[in-house]
Amino acid sequence: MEIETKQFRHHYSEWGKLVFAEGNHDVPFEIKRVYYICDVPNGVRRGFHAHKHLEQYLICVHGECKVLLDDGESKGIVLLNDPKEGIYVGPGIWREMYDFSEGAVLLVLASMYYDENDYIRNYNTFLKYKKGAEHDNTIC
Ligand code: T46
Repeated sequence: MEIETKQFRHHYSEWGKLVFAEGNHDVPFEIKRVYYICDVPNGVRRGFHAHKHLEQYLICVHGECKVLLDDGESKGIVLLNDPKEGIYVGPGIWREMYDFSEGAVLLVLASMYYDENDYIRNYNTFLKYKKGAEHDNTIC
């Protein structure tokens, strides 16, 4: 699958960098939650799940990391290494984050409050969910 990156609005100057994102303007949802992932030890891979409804923007605000996205039919990998660049990850997409550089900080803007029931944490369940969703868009 193709992964498109988005450039957020920013002010870069000799005094440093400022990047901003407004809910419903720069991201296509109201931002209900913000979290960040940092201090990931070398070699650790995170994620391994999809969401049923959650929409998110992932931005590596410091350092770099890779993100693998999988829609059940094809996969794509993107290197996030620019604090003004983000990727949209919508519902029904399996994700894995890995190759975090030392000091990397992955910031996430999320459309929903944390809800463990929204996670699909088993890959075979994910594939079945995708097959079901193709035939039944009332699936929840
Ligand atoms: C995602 C990727 C990019 C909470 O209690 N509240 C929260 O808002 C979050 C995000 C997590 N947690 C708890 C749930 C687990 O017990 O923190 C623990 C670690 O979460 P998890 O193993 O899901 O972390 P990642 O890095 O695998 O995945 C996270 C997000 O959970 C997920 O939604 O898309 O980052």
